[in-house]
Amino acid sequence: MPIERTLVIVKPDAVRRGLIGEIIGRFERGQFAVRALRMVHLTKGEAEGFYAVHRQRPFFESLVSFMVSGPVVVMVLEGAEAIARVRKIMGATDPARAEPGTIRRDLAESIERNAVHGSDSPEAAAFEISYFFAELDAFPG
Ligand code: FUP
Repeated sequence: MPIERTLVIVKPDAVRRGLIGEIIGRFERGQFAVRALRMVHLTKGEAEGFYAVHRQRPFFESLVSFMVSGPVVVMVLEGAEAIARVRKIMGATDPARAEPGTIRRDLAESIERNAVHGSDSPEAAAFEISYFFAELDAFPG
């Protein structure tokens, strides 16, 4: 199984509710290594740039407002098949449709306030990691 890196964000709803440790713990128990991590309060421009692929979608403005409503925690996770496995641990976008035991089913409030982000493809992971972490290879494995 290929070792991959993916970008995860603990979103403002989860930070506000004191769920940073709970969420990181679920990934660590899922055999992921945290390779880089920091807290950041995104500007509107930064949130728009991050979600640029969604800019034509009806929920875009609301999503951006939510993402700048408080600090987030951004991190790079590394592990076997990280992109797909992180998304399995997160659960479906809409918490009501997510499998029991997933982060979104257990902890998220709504399809917008859904607690966590994970890259959805190798291309997205490369873009998203470089969006927040300039020199990832400086972090030893
Ligand atoms: P996901 O990959 O599961 O995070 O979901 P998407 O890439 O489809 O959507 C990105 C974010 O847009 C979601 F996390 C929340 C938001 N969104 C909405 O607010 N409403 C929707 O109907 C769909 C997505």
